[in-house]
Amino acid sequence: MEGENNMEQLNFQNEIETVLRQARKERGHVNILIAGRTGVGKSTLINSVFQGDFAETGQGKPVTTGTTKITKENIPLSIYDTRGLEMKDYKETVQELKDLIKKLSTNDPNDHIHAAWVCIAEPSARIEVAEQDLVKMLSKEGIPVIVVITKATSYNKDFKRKVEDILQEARKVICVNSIETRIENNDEEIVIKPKGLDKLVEVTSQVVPDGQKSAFIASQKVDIEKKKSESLRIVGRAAALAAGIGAVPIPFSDAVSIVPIQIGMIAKISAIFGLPINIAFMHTMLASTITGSVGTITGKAIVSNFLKILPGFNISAGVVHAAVASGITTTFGQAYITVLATLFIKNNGVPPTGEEVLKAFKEQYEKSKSESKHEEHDQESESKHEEHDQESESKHEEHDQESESEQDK
Ligand SMILES: Nc1nc2c(ncn2[C@@H]2O[C@H](COP(=O)(O)OP(=O)(O)O)[C@@H](O)[C@H]2O)c(=O)[nH]1
Ligand SMILES: [Mg+2]
Repeated sequence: MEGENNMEQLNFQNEIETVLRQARKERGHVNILIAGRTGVGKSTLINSVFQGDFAETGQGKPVTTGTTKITKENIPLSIYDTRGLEMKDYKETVQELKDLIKKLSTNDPNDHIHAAWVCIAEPSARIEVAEQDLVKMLSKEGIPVIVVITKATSYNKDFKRKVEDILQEARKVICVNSIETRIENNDEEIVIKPKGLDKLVEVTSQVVPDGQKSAFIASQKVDIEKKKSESLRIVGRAAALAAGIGAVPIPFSDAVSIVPIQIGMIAKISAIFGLPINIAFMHTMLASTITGSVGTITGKAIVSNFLKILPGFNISAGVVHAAVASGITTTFGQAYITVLATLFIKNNGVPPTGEEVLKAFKEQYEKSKSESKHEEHDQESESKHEEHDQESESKHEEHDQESESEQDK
C-alpha cells in the first residue's frame, strides 16, 4: 500500500514537472533591443512597459561596450539596452551591435533579437546620422525597427513626420510619453498623462515572430486585455483536451488523468500574467486551493478535492463525461483569469503574490457559486446564446446546486 502511494505520488510529481516544462517551452522568450542616446528615456520606457520595474530591478550584464543585457527572474524577456549613439565614434557602437546580432542568430529562435526600439527624444528635435545608420543596419539584418519618439509632450506632429521621412526603413514611428509630466505654459501648469505606450505594445506584438508573441504579452504590463485574451485561448485548448479525455466516460477514480491538463492550464495562464512557473508555486496554489492546507500533492487527493470545489461536477454520478471535463476546465480557467486580471489592475501592473492569488481565488469562487444560484432564473433566455458546452455545464450545475442546498440544511 505504502509503496503504491509513493509510486503514485512520484509519477504525479513527474507528470507535473513535465507539464510545467511544456508550459515554459510554449511561452518562449522574447528579446528586444532598445537603442538611443543617454538620457532619451530608455530606462524609463522599459520600466513603463514591462513588468516588475524591469530596468531598475533587473539583472544587468554588459555584452558589448555599449550594450547591457537586462533580465529578470520569471519574466520571459531580455532587453538589450544600447547607449553610445551620442558619441563621436558611434560607428563602433553600430558595428558592435551588428556583430552581436550575428552572434545571436543561433538555431534557437529564442536567442534572436525580435524587434528594436530606436529612441529619439522629442525635445531634441534632431535626427543624427547615428540613428540613420543604426536603423539602416537593423533593417538590413532583418530586425523590425520601431522608432520611438520619447518625451513626446507636444501635440505638434511635425517632428514625427520628419522622422518618418528620414527613417524610412522603420516599420512605424510612435510618439510616447512614458511618465506623467507637468509642464509650465504661460504660468499655467499642464499635466500630461503617459501616452503611446499601448500603441507601442500593440505594434511590437504584431512585429515579433509568432513563437515570441506569448512571451511578449506575458512580459508587458500595459495591455491587460491582451493577457486575458491570450489566456482564454489557453483555456479553450485545455478544455478541448479535457473533453478528449472524457470522450469515453471515465470512472471518477481515473479522473486524475484530467488534472495535469488543469495544472498545465493554470501554469500557462500564470505565466501570461508574469507569475512563476515552478513546482513550488503550483504546489502552493493547488494544495491550498484544493485541500485548504499546504500538503503533499497526491493524485487522488487532489482530484477528489479538486472536483468537489468545481461547479459542474456531480460526484455521485461516479464518472466524468466529456462535457463535464471541458466544463470544469473552462469554469476553473475563467475564474482564474478573472482573479489574476483583477489583482493585476488593482496592483497597477505588479504581479500578485501566490497568497494574494489564493485569497482572491477563494473569494471569486464563492462569488461565482452564489451567482450561479441567482442565474437559475435567467437561464432559459440566456441559454440561447450559449454554446453547447455551457448548456450541458449548466445542467450539471443544477444538480450540484440541489445537492449543495441539501448539505446546507
Ligand atoms: N517627461 C518625460 N520625461 C522622461 C520620459 N522618459 C524619460 N524621462 C526623463 O528623462 C530622464 C532620463 O531618462 P532615462 O530613462 O534615465 O534615460 P536613458 O539614459 O535613455 O535610460 C529622466 O529624468 C526621466 O525621468 C518621458 O517620456 N517623459
Ligand atoms: Mg538608462
